[in-house]
Amino acid sequence: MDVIAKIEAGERITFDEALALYDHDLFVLGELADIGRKKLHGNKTYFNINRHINPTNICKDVCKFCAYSASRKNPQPYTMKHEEIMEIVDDIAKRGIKEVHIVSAHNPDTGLDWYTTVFSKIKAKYPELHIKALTAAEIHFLSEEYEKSYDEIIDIMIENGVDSLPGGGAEIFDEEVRDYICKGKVTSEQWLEIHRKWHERGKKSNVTMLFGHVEKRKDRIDHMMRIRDLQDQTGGFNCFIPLVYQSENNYLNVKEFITAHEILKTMAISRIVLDNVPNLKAYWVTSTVNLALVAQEFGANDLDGTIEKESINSAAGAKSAHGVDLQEFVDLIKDSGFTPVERDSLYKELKVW
Ligand code: V47
Repeated sequence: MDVIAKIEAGERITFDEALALYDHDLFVLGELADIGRKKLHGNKTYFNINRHINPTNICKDVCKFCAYSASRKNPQPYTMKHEEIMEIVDDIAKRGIKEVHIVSAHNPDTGLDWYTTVFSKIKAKYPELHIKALTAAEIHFLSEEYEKSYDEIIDIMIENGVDSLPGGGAEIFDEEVRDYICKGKVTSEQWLEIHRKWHERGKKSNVTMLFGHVEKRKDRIDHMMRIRDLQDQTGGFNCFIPLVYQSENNYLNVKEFITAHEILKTMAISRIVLDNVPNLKAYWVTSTVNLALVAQEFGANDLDGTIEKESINSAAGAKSAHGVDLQEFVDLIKDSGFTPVERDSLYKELKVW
């Protein structure tokens, strides 16, 4: 059976078949990706009303692609006090925001409690607010810095009220590329191990892939295959999020930019390969809103959310520092022929707009 017939029949494809998909016409890939999208989600496109908080940019690790860390080309270090974080949370809770996404750099000067007890303060005051917090890279950093096992850090997070894990820090799992772009931080195996442990506690997480820099197509497929393998075992990933590399203010000297064509092919192929991950997010922050809307035709069924404020990707050139207007976002989804559905953080439908 050829690969197209296999995909149409809902059969799983191999690494070689996935890699060879890049040689197909973009629109053929779009149609194939749409089979999986339609089967699971019909015409719905999910989003949530969320707010990102990035409490410190002081980092002991050095990732070449990062423009956010204060020790690099961004000369303005900051660390928020819990009171400042709570002021933001008070404000967003008042305005009905349902999810707070809290991720930081790896700051060795704050103490473990600074990282973890803010969650219990938020939960005590706003039990309904979903806390998506700490990437596997942060968990690994806290585990090394404070000599605790991953299990101990994860249990502390859960005791303090963290509801789900974001997908950050996955970057690219291929060890050679990973060593080149972010040597010294959580390894691929460790990243996957932390998510496995999280899933084993009955909790959900997301998984990202940073692409469009020095990686090759084969590295993207390898990344997807490692996710698919873990998902077969745990079923804990809610969503796959390909992050398009932003090139400003960092030390990864990439001269050639990935094309919209290659981004859409990668999105479509990820929908086909990741047959066991229900949601594919077109993260408008790194793809632009316009391309994220087009990606709905190439397998994507989730556009993240309104975000409000974002510091990590915007430091590297993304136009996300101030989020997007809710009504505008909804209208754009409708105008592109899809049904905007507001979801909660675990993909329960809240409102069809
Ligand atoms: O882990 C850093 C990436 C991630 C750059 O789980 C960059 O729902 C592009 O993980 N160009 C943080 N990307 C963001 C993230 C995320 C975002 C939205 C939703 C979720 C989720 C997770 O941003 C980092 C890193 O991979 N990043 N620098 C850059 N120059």
